[in-house]
Amino acid sequence: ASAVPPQAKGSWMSFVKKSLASFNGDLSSMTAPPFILSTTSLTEYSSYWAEHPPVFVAPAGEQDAQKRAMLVLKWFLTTLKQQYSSRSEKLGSEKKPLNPFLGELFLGKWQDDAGETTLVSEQVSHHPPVTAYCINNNAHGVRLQGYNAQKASFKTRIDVRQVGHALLRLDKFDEEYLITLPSLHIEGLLTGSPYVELNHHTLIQSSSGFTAKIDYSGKGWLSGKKNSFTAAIYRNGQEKSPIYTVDGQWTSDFVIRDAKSKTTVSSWSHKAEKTTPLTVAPLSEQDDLETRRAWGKTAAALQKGDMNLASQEKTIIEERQRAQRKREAVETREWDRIFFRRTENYDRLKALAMKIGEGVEADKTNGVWEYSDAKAQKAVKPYREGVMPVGKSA
Ligand code: 0T9
Repeated sequence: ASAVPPQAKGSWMSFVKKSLASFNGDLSSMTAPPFILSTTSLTEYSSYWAEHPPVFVAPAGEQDAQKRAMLVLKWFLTTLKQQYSSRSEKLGSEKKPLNPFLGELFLGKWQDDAGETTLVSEQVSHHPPVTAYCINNNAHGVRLQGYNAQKASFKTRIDVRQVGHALLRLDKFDEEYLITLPSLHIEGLLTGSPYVELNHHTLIQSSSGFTAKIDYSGKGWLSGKKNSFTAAIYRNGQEKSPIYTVDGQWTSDFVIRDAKSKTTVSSWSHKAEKTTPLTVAPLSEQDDLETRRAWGKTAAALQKGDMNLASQEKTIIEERQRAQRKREAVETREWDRIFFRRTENYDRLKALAMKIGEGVEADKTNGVWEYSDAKAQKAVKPYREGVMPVGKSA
């Protein structure tokens, strides 16, 4: 089914052609037709990492390092459906997100069997656009932090490479997992119902020496089913002797097996599992930097289909940003990020990346971004006690 209203078929094709001809690598600057615009900002996408908190914290309860690596892979695989297909499923097609402004925040928490899991997402760069996040469960000592940008090309289709990474930390075992982000492309552009397909693979490298590799195969060449993948866990450098193997579809079910005996060690079915809804403060209690409050009027106008009003509201936000940038230029300072800071201290990260032949492309993300507990401590008053994690590090 096409997301394009019948009367907009012609304008959709001219949009596709125009975007193709004039594409400058920046997806956010593309002017898309109204029906493809989302009322959700990219800062909200960080929540996709933990919509099943009990699965997110499960590795912290496992004593065996090899099984922990398996549970980390399992959690990662469960996030893919939210990350890459939830807009299509809920809204009928992929939608163009609101382009976050510098300093934009999305704060919330999940409350369930895993206890309290908190989310902080912050737009830490505007040129290029970079979103950083920290998801924390103090009771289980589990923290995920990361940041990401996108580099896009538009030839016959939209191809998106993600720059950045995610880093999962298990306090109890002083263990870290570096997660690379898959590149993707947009299918269905010509028919007017864009959706995401993942390319190539994702790697997860643990400090304990395990590597997980997930191969995405689209319409699986074996099963013929869409969103198929296979995955394996092996000791770093020993891809030929896997310990676990996984196969299935990241939008529905998968099975994790012991590679030797082929017995099932774990499995997942999205149909059988509910996500835990994220709780966000009521608009009246939110700060002006929080995404739903900041974009509230724009979103309402988009919802009503009042494009003039939507663009007026957007202009107000952009003007405010320009004025703020001017003030900073006069005072020769940079916008002070609320929860994150640039770090030069990322040897551990680099070491993990090197094990899987990856680098840390600091120049493409306006720096390497790190969650700062000290900054969060200071933000506690204005940003509501208890919403953001405050730990021991600086
Ligand atoms: C980080 C994720 C990312 C963000 C989105 C490419 C994309 C913006 C970035 C990479 C999340 O953890 C995972 C999922 C989906 C990615 C989005 C899919 C998409 O199409 C958008 C871009 C900006 C567009 O909206 C292009 C317009 C398109 C809908 C057709 C015209």
